[in-house]
Amino acid sequence: MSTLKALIFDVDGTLADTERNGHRVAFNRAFDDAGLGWHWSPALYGKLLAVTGGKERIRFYLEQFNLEFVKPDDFDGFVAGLHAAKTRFYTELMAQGEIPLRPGVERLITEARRAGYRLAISTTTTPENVTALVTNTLGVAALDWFEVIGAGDVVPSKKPAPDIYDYVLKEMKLTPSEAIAFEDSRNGVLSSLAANLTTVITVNDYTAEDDFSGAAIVLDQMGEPDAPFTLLAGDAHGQQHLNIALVEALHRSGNG
Ligand code: XBP
Ligand code: MG
Repeated sequence: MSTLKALIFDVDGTLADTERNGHRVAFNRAFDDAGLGWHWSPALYGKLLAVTGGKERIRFYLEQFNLEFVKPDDFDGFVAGLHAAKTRFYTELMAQGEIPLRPGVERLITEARRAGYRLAISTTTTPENVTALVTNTLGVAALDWFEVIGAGDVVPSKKPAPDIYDYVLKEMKLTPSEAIAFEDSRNGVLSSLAANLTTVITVNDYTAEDDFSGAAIVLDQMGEPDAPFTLLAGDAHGQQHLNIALVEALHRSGNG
């Protein structure tokens, strides 16, 4: 059995509930700014989350939900420009500090650092968005807590492909059995499991009905000592909030 050495965190939906009031709002601002007259409602956005990556999501929207739109000649450039504007609006929103970390995230990260675990991030979102979220919630120094920030287009295939987890593990010179992943969605768990990582799930409103087969545990949130999680699937090993003892127990069970 390998010793646990690192915790690898997904970002959107796992560290913070960024999709509905962050990414979605930023996409809509970019659409308004470009005078497109498109609007992604919370319900439509839930359907669009089937596809990871903002540029990929815009294309998916046009293919499935807005077939009347006449694509400009330089369609790739059009999507890239729209997405760059969306990233600017998103990082501005993060700077306003309106999206907090989810319950238990900062505590678990602090416990993990104290216990000497290595930390990393594995996400499909754009690197600037990770920087904005981390600096506006944990502070600018926290960027150095994460040894590797695997994000966006650094790999050719986004989640559910395993590529971003494979990339992070390779950068850290770790085998999958030496790390554990934290995810919130079906596409996320497909990616982490395909990279052979034991995976902890905390669901959110957009992912509560997802299929999390193969995850080590499914929780409604990480929770705090005075605000326990609800166990949705798996074995909580007698714990009521996601602490390092539970993370270690889940890793042992997953790698026994
Ligand atoms: C979530 C995503 C991202 C964001 C949008 O990724 O799918 O595409 O919704 O970000 P994860 P970009 O949960 O893996 O962090 O527009 O920058 O792609
Ligand atoms: Mg996610």
